[in-house]
Parts: sequence; C-alpha cells; structure tokens
Amino acid sequence: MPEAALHVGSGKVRELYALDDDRLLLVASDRISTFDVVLPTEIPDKGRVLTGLSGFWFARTREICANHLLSLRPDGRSTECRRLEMLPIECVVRGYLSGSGWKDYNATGAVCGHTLPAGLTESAELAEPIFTPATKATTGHDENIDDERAAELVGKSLYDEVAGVSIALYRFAAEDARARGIIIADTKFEFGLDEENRLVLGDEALTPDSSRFWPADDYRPGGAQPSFDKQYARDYCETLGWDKTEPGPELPADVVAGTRARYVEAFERLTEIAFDDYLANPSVVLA
Ligand code: Q0Z
Repeated sequence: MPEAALHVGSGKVRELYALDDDRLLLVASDRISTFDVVLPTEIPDKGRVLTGLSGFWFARTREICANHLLSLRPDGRSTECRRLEMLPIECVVRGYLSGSGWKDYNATGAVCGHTLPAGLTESAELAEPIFTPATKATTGHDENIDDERAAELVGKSLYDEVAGVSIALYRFAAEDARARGIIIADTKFEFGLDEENRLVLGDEALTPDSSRFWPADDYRPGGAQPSFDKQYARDYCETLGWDKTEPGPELPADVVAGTRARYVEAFERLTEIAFDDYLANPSVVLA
C-alpha cells in the first residue's frame, strides 16, 4: 500500500489512492476474476502486465486523445495520473458481435440503436466498429443504452466527441493488435474532463480486463471464442461443476503458470518489449 496516500476507491481487482488534490494512484493487483467472481488465487505479475499495456497504449494514442497518465512507478503496477471529472458513461466499442452485443442482437436485431444486418453469427466481425455506450451500474452489470440516452447524460456535443474518439482509438489499437495475432473484439474506455474541460482518456486502456482479447489463429465465427488470457482458468473452473457464485475456487499451480504465461505473451506480442525489460524499468513502454 502506497504511503501518504488516501484510499479513495476499490474495483474488483484494482485500488485507487489520492496522492494530492490533482493526482491519483491507480494500482493493479494480481487478482483475477472469472465469470464475474474474483478468485482466491492470484496470477503473479498480472497487474504489471495490465499496467504496462495501458501505459503502452496511452503513449501510442496521445495524438488521438490526451490521457491521464503522468508516470508509471518502478513497481510496474502503479500509475500516477491526473485527477479528472469522470463522465457517467462507459464508452464501449465493438468490432465483433459478442457478449451483451450478441445477446441484444439476437433479441432485437440491434445493439444500442445500431441496427445490424440480419443473419450475423456469434463472434462475427462487424463491417464497421460500433459505439455502444453503457451506464455505470453501481451494482451488478452495466446497462447498454442508446445514443439518445447517452447524449442526455453528457450533452450532445461531448457525446459526439467521445463516440468519435472511442472509435478512432479502437480502430488504431485493433489494427495494431491484429497484425500481432490478437483480435481485440471489443473494449471499454472511460473518459473525464480536465480543469480546462478538455476531454481526457482515463482509467485503464485496451487491456485484457477492459477488452475481449482473442487469439487470431483460433478465430472461428459461429460460436463463442476462447479468451486469450483467461481461457485456462475458465476451462479449469468448468471442470469443477462450480456454480459461479462466491466464493470462487482456488487455481492449481499449473493453471496459474499457464495463465501467467498468456498474460506475458499478450504483453510481449503487443508491445514487442521483453516483459523482463518492463520489470527492470516500466517506463520502457512509454518510449
Ligand atoms: C477511476 C476505478 C480503480 C476503483 C475513478 N483519472 C481519474 N480521475 C478521477 N477518477 C478516476 C480516474 Cl482514473 C477514477 N475509477 C475507476 C479504478 C479502483 C475504481 F483502480 N474511478
């Protein structure tokens, strides 16, 4: 726990501290969730992989949108960032039909007001990525909303700006990742406003916790796709007949090792930086 910092929030697998009036410290733990339940077993270095990937994408997308990153701490899991006034919507972009997007499409033929062609299969690539905002649920799952409701929540001109920036960020990262064998099926951004009311990308960005990462080599539309990072843990959980309620099961050492290796593999494929080099000096991802 960082010294002289006030704890101001907890996510499922992250902690947030105030450093001073203007700066926050975002700390990514090694906790992992499967089927929305945090497991009692940690994945060593998972928080460092996610922090490094977020930093990597922040550094590479700053021409598309300013972001909250100030620095990465030497521990590799802590991000010093500017404190923002966060917007009350989750900015989801989908390039493929999966999760709640697939559910909504099946029920209505549309996702967040985007009517899609008939006959799409689960995990199909969309002709163009779509912006599908959601409200931040205080409990349970985020709720998909249409663009009219989202525009009410943040104002029409800011809504148009976050939608455009979100699509541009997704296109940039998805194309880059695809060339390195990873499909970013969808992703969630969170934006805020700085003291001058400028739009700033916050939170984590384009990590496997805020996105669906799929191995491109195994991509077979027509069903659910394996998760690049969590599939070993999910498969193991499925062998147990666990009912997916708290508490989650402990993971055996081989599942922990296999899962850690997948996180490190995602980091190294996307950044083209050896993970050991990141551990020695986390700022290498910002160069
Ligand atoms: C992020 C969250 C976490 C719990 C608030 N730059 C920022 N300025 C103001 N607020 C936030 C940020 Cl990133 C902010 N969250 C999400 C992260 C633990 C909640 F690590 N909440």
